[in-house]
This record gives sequence, structure tokens and C-alpha cells, in this order.
Amino acid sequence: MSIATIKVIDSHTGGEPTRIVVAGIPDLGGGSIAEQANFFREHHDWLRSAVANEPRGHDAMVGGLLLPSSRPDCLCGVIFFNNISTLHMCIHGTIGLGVILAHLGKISPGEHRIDTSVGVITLTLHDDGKVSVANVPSYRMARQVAVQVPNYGEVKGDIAWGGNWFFLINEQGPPVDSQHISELTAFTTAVKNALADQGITGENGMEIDHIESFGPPADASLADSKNFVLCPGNAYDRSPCGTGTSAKLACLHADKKLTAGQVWRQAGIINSVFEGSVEPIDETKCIPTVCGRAWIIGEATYHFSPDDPFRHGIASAT
Ligand code: PYC
Repeated sequence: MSIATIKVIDSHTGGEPTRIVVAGIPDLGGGSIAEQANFFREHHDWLRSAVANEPRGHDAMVGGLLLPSSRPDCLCGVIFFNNISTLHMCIHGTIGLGVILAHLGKISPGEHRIDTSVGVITLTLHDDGKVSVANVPSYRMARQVAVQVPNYGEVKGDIAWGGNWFFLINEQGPPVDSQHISELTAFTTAVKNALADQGITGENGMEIDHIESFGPPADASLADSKNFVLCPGNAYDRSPCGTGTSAKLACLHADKKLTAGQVWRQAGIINSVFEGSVEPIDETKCIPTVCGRAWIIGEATYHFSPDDPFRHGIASAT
């Protein structure tokens, strides 16, 4: 099934791309955003591939569908996706969505509630153009879980939910710097595969599909920590990853290392920084807020010529 054209707006948040489809989205059957995400996966996966994969996209591309929400308290809904499937949540993408909504004249500075497949989040557009996102409740499920990783030995990490499931590794494996991206990709991919092989999951058997490796920041005056995040589909996040920062904040909260409102500066692998803080719910759960900047970099109309064999993208090799 195909449609004539769609319109997209591209942004990047700390180097990580977001491509939001703003017009031409097919009917996703109505219902909640979670129900529409299921329908999108089952019936319109071609659209995900056409937007995220080559020749229009690439493995690091994160896409989103801008949708109306059936919730009267929400401005809109969004379904995020990448080179292989839908994402539960994407905070760098929501920061990008914030500047796109402002560009479209749909929001001005202030708070706006956004409906997602895993809960309602609050986006704040600040006067200086920064965007903060108060995420869904986040928590650490398990501390220092050991996994046997072929060629690397035992690796220990925390399992935490920050809108996606993360395995958070501290100072093990290759150095966390941009000279070691291929080694970090190989290491975190091996950890992800080992977790799956050894049946180590998030809550309700959910796959731990994001692996986050931490090291010291390049400049301690600018950040408290630096990360490398492997995303599902095996591309790494160019930004510090908002759900990954949320998972880190949840672990710091559980360890009582971060008080309410205290700022944590998380650098990513190319040294862009997100500022995060927590609002405690109880001793283990919190609402993380992640703040960053995004820039609009393009707008386009996509065509789907029936005789173009690659009109729906080239399936990612990963
Ligand atoms: O910023 O939450 C995020 C994210 C998830 C996947 C890529 N970026």
C-alpha cells in the first residue's frame, strides 16, 4: 500500500537526527498512540523504511509521525521509529519535535503535553530555544547484573527503564571516546547479544535493546560523564541519548547520588551535552527531565514513484 507524497521536517539534537513526518500519514486505525504504533508496525512498515532507511535516510536516522492525540490534555501524539522498527520513546527526538512544532507555529514557549506509546510526557519550550522534556516515570530494575560476554568476559551493568530498556556499564570495555567508535560498537553489540542469549531482560521479558557505556568526560568543567549508546538497529546515538540519560538519572536517584533538582550534565560520544535532573516519586522511581538544543536542518516532500524499486527504502542490513 502506498500514498502519493509525504512532507518531512529534519532536525538534529546534539548531532543526532530526527525526521518528523508532518503530512501525508496514512490512517493508523485510531485509538491510543500505543494501538496506532502496533497498526503502523503491522500495516505501514514501508513508511518507516522509506523515511529512515537509505536512499532517503541512513542507519542513525530516527523518524517520527506527528499525530493528533485522542487525549484532550495532549497537544499531539508521536510515534518514533528507526532503521529497524518503532521505538518506545525518544527524548532527543522529542527535543527535535519541540523546535519543529515551534517552526510550524503550533507552540510558543511554555509547557506542552505529548502523547506517546509508553505514556504522556511534558515538553517545555524555553525562551532561549532550548527544550526540556519531563519523561515517563523511570527506575532501575536491577543493580550490577553480571553477563558473560564472548571475547570480553564478565561485564556488569545496571538494568534501567528510561522510556526504553538500558544496560548501563561503567568503565569497562573500550575507552569511551570518538577514536574508539568501532570498538565500542563491537563491545556493546556483543553485550546486547549476550543479554539476549542469557535471557536477561527488562520487565515482562522486554528486550534490553539499548546498551550504554560510561567513561569520564573529556572536560570535567563541561560535563559530569560521557557515554556511548548503542541503539536497536546497531547505530550509535550521536547525542547523549535522552532516554539513556533518563536511565542514568534513575540509577543516580536509586543510589541517592542526585538530589531533587540537582543538575547532571551528560556528554555524548561527540561531546554534545544534555542537562538532566530528577523529581523523585519514591526511593526507586523518579521523573527525569532532560534539556537540550535542536536545530532545524531541512524540509522536504517525498515522492513514491510506482516504478522506483527502492521507493520504500533499502532494508537496513542490521
Ligand atoms: O534520545 O531517547 C533518545 C534516543 C533513543 C534512541 C535514539 N535516541
